[in-house]
Amino acid sequence: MTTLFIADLHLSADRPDITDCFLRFMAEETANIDALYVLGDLFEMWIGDDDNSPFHQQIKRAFKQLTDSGTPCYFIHGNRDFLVGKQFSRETGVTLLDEHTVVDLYGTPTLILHGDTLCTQDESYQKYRKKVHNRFVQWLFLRLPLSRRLKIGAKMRQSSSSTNQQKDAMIMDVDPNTVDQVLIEYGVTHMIHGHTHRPNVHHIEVNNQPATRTVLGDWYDHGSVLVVTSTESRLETRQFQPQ
Ligand code: OKV
Ligand code: MN
Repeated sequence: MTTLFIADLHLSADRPDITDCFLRFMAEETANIDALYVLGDLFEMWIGDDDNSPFHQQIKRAFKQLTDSGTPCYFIHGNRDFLVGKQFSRETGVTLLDEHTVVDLYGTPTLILHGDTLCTQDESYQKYRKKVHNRFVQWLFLRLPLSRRLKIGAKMRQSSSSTNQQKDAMIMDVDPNTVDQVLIEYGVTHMIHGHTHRPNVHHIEVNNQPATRTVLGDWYDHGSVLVVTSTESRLETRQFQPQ
């Protein structure tokens, strides 16, 4: 009885070390689990489900094998791969969930999310997010030829990396008031998210009740997996193989 959570792998063809660690994780650790949840930023970039490179095919095959074997797999969009869509879902058997979803983890209702919606102090990011999440804007973007979308994506990533270097570490973390509000809104005392790349289990108090906020780690220099069983919850790491 085990459920696994991962997030922020930021998979790309340029990082075979991460890809290898992920494919090894999928092959060796998912055989007898109840479910796998991917809480966003599985991919470093996603400009449409029609970008069917050999790299993407390899990743999709790993999910298809898992779901074909009868293991449910769920995905919540991250700020990088929010365009993962119905075609990806059909091709992989992965179920796309709403950005904020309450799941029952062995009797404990738990809110799962990517985590970018909690970073409300980063006003410029939230403004940008609202634009690129607009359905009409997305429809227009997806009508562009793949070659143009690749170029626009590269430009946007280039300008964002210089903006983020200037941002304060504080505003890039979650806003504690937003965390409380969201837990109250969903009527739960546990949440699991990624995005901030600050793996930890925070014990907090909301409405005089003990609550937890579990943050998954990124996969930049090692893997990060949350293992949840009926009796415990553990944040673990996975080493990359020497390349
Ligand atoms: C993902 C981020 C690039 C952050 C563009 C409409 C618009 C979608 C898009 C293009 C970029 C995702 C899809 C990428 C995340 C960046 C830069 C910063 C902070 C439009 C809908 F605007 F052109 F109309 N995009 N790509 N960033 O390259 O994967 O999260 S991306
Ligand atoms: Mn993120």
